[in-house]
Amino acid sequence: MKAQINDVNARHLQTHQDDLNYLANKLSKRNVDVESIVDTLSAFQVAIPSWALGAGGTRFGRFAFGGAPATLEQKIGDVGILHALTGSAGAISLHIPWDVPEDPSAIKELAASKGLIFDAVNSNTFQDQSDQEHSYRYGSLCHEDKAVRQQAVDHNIEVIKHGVSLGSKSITVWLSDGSNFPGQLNFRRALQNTQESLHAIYAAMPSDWKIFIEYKPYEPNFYSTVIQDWGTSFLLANECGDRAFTLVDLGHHLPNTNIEQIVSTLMSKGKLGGFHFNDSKYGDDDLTVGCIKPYQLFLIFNELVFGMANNEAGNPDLAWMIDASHNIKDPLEDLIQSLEAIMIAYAKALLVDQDALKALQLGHDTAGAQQLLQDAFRTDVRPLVEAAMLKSGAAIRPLDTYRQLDIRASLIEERGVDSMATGL
Ligand SMILES: [Mn+2]
Repeated sequence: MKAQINDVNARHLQTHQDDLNYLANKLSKRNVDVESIVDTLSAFQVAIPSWALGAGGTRFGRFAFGGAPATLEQKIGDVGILHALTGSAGAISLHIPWDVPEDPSAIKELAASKGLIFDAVNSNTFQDQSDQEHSYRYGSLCHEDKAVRQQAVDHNIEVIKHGVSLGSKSITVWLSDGSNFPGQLNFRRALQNTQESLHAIYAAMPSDWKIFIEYKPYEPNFYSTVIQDWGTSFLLANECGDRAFTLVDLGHHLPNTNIEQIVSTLMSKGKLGGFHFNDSKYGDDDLTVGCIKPYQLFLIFNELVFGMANNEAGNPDLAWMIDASHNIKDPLEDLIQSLEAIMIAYAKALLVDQDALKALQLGHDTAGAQQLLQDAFRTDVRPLVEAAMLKSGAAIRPLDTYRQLDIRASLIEERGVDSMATGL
């Protein structure tokens, strides 16, 4: 595949070099270190979740696109393709029980052969599995019945064991626990039970593991969610201990929430552990990253870059993951577009002169500060992203290359039109 990618790259190389020279020349006049930005981008890796490689369904249906990966091995194959094309998808995030590794050492070896590692593992107590004793209909970690809570805790401990066998170092917990109607649930008991359950999971983790606690204001419950916002997640993480962190999923906010400010607050306390990328128009739409609100994504990255450079609180390296759903587009094309959007937003944030911004803030130059941010946002940084991908041995134009190589057609030929991936 590398040789094929190089062939397509050769066609784009001259245009790329011209574009990069033009941009580098402009940026060097602003004292921007272009080479260091390309290095930073090239090293940046985002995990692909094992459930994002098939056609996403809604409660109204699902439309197959052919050649979907039916096994964990095939899913690793798909992430390998993404990584070869973009150089930035070097990790997989597994969802248990959708993707249980039967032979962990073989799976680990297969992933390593494609340059992939296993990032955070994800538990699932939002669905009932056919072999489980108690139902999660009325909650899991928050449930009134201790036996149900214990079953959910045990499942999370099982997920950690699978993660250990693959070299993962963290678990992400997202709960759908909540209520649909006022009066259904006692808020205080639900929170207390959740705290105790999370503590039991925390206590079962190996000492070099981290737990990420995700929040979401609504859906699938529409009246209350036990971990509804970053504040509740932060409180629970603090009560668990030093290796518990909040995870921000872009789609898990009410409309117009200032997510960049949440990022700043959490990083200032060293409590931002993970980040799920997607985009939305109305709710948890799980659309392609950057397709609706690219300026918001840039402002978030601006805070991430600032937070990583000013890390007095010792915030850990973040676990980055794309958490999107692909109802219409070929998932691999959609993921390529998301990866590019993430790199573009990151590159733009790296252009921001933080010292100059601080001086403008201290001088109360509001227009100047806005101008400085917008200058970075309005810069076409695509040649920098291309250079980073080229540096990683990947494609200058990943989407175009994916199409040129007719990859979907070969996947359909290999796996058939009707193959189905596990997941939502
Ligand atoms: Mn998520």
